[in-house]
Amino acid sequence: MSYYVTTPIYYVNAAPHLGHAYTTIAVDALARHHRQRGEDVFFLTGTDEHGEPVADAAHALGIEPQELADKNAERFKALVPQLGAANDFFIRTTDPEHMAKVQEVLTRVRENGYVYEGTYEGWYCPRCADFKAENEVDEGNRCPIHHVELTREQEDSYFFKLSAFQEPLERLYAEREDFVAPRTRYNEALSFLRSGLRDVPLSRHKLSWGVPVPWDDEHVFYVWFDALLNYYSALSYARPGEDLTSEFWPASYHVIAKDILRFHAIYWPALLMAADLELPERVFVHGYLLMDGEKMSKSLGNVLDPFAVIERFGADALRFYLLRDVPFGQDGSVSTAAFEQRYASELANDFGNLASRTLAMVVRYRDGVVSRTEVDPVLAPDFDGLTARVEELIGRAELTLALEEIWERVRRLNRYVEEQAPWQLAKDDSRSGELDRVLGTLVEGLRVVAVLLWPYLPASSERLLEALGAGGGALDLSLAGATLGAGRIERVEKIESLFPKEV
Ligand code: ME8
Repeated sequence: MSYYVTTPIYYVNAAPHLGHAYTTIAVDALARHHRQRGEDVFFLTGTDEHGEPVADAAHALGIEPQELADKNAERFKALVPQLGAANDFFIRTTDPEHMAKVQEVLTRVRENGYVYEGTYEGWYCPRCADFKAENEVDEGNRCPIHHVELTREQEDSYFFKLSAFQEPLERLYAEREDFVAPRTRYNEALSFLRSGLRDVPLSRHKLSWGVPVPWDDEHVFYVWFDALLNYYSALSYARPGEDLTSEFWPASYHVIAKDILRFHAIYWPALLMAADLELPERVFVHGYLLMDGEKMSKSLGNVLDPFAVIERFGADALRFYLLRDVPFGQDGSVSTAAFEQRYASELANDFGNLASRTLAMVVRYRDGVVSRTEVDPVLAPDFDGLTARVEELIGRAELTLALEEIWERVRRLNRYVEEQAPWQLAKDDSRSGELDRVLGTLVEGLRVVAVLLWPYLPASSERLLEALGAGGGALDLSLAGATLGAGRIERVEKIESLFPKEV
């Protein structure tokens, strides 16, 4: 089984912000979960370096686009491990291998009869790098997303015959209702489709910062066609000397936010059909992180710095907060207050405390040794079917719902501690067997939740699993072993607070 999952490639016109971190974290959680299933996973992220957004930003700084791209690509690249994310490749659209692939594929699209020469006239947003239809223009001829004034363009272009894919795309949407999720986004894409597709520019004449059109050196490809093809080109050169295309294409999941829905849900499948390539399995569209009710973006300037959050609270805390507090697939406000609340009540209290107090009790009462006992049957119904349910949810990219399922068990284990009061049992020698069973059950419950939480809290889960497997190294992370009672923990050791209250 192979699983190929991607983030959008981010524009290098400015530094990364929390919105970018969000998608990368979510995709990392999906990738980790599928690794736990034993699948062959490929996780791609990277940077989108051509086009007007980057050229304009560079010129405003008085530097060349390549210089700006080099500088900011490094920052996006550095962000990935800082988020606790483990990608398999980082693509830059200025990679010569990518550029050659773009030329190859788009030449095939032309040979297949889907490219013609014409003149584009209409509105254009240099921030979106997007052509706007009349009904998408805000008052004062402004961009509805960036609020900047749109430019009126008249330009010779090569056009992509998007309109030729009206029927094939309608068929796709009829046959594959899960092609785009959540449902609201599927409906939005479908209604765009039903409003009738118009041909779109495939090249820019005015711009020189891009992939040259091989059959006309006065043009470069329109940045969106160059960018979308990253998902395909990356596989051909990600591993030197190997071509991973046959192993991983088509992609299992493209994860994006709703700002770039039309490109992924309409242009992208049309382009792939035009190039005789297979379509991705699914596109998942998450919502916007909102601060003060507006989408956070570089151009609006109200940016929350993920580096600062991570430095103080750690990457796991940021990952948890974003995937827990903002229902994945919907918009959600983020704030320092809400973050601190989740951190204190759920990470420090519910989970961190459960872990440190359980381990401390096993060390205090049993010298760290866990007796072989049956798991307390009182907990069995609460854990029955849990792993299958989590697999089903994350299989549909329902990261927030899956996390809630797991968290209910964290809470259940906390209630179990209170109900059983092991500190009372420890005072009474005649109840020693009971104490063994309670401690063994808690340790086993902790193991199961730690394995299930690994996609969300990789560093903390690993630390906990190491403490649970004291002496023998970290415990197995696979989902196959994530059932209550399947573990064979013999010894544990104490653990420093996973999420200290004072940071
Ligand atoms: O659009 N909330 O790049 P980009 C949630 N290069 N997610 C957010 C966000 C927010 N406030 N802000 C950004 C581009 N994102 C193109 C993509 S793909 C072939 C080319 C995330 O730098 C989200 O994933 O503007 C969104 O789709 C992406 O960053 C846009 O990044």
